[in-house]
Amino acid sequence: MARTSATRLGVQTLEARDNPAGNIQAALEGSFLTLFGDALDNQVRVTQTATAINVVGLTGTTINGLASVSFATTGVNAVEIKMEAGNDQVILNNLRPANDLFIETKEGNDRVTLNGVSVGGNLTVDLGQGADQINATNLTVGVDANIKGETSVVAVLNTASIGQSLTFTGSSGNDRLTATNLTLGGDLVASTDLGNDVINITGGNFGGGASITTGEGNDNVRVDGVRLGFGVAFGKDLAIDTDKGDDIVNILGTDVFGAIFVGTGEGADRVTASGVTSGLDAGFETGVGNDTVSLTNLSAGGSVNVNTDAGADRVTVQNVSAALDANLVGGSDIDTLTNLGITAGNILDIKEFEIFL
Ligand SMILES: [Ca+2]
Ligand SMILES: [Ca+2]
Repeated sequence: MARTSATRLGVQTLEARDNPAGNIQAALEGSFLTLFGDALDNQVRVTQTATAINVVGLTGTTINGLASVSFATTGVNAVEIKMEAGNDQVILNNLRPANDLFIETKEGNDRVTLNGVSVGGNLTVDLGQGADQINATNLTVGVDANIKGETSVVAVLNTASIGQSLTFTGSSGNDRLTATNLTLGGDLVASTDLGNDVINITGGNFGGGASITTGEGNDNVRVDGVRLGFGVAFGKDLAIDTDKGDDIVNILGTDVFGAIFVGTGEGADRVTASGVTSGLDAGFETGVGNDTVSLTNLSAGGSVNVNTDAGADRVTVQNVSAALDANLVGGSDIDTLTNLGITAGNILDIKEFEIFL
């Protein structure tokens, strides 16, 4: 094999760039607003007032080659924002499209901030690859909201009202959904795949149910102060599946119209349910590993089922009632049951525990 001569790399002088933060093409055609960024780090703030939409470039980003652009309008029908690659930042203040709002940020570590945004139709936020984040405060969506990323996504929703369902889709990185005061007409569907993921729902009313699937990794799921499944249509159940890893699940002060199912897979898991009602069954399966299950002030319209599988597990029950059966199964190895009170309308079956406190 012939030896190739080393290539001498010349040092080139970087050309001065007018727009290191790129340019965004903004247009309002009829009542359709579009913002198209480029491959650079685009940063933009859009503010809707009673008579205009103001589009301001931040930190050097230009809008149609200018520092800012203003469209005189009393409203928009739909908005499409595509920022392409780069570490982009999109801030939307009081934007109120009558129909859909679509945001796509692709590669790069992107930030999307929604302040007082009200979407008549569907909200889609597709953050693409990168360590992305969306923060929304006082968000209103008429139909569905769909937030997704392809590497890791952090979503912080502070007071959000969504007409139908919220879908949060993470990926192999560490994803986080923190929602405070979340009102849904339909379901919450959160799936975060691999990684150490956090789902934290504090205060809410879901007309539908919730499906939370966090994949392998050490995950932390907390559902606190939520009324769930009491709407007319949609799902009625709360289902949490954290798969392998050392997972923590807390269900606190929550009422579920349908059933509750928690499965934490392999790993040393900790599951707590306190101040919880289930209209149907309440089931907790913690898989192989040394797990801890604590059920306090829990009532189920159906059966209560606990199975901690292999491992030295610890189960505590206090003021737990099942309208039908109650089944507590410790699985193999030396398991400990602290029984401070559990009742069943039909059969109470406790087995495979070796230590009773
Ligand atoms: Ca860009
Ligand atoms: Ca991205």
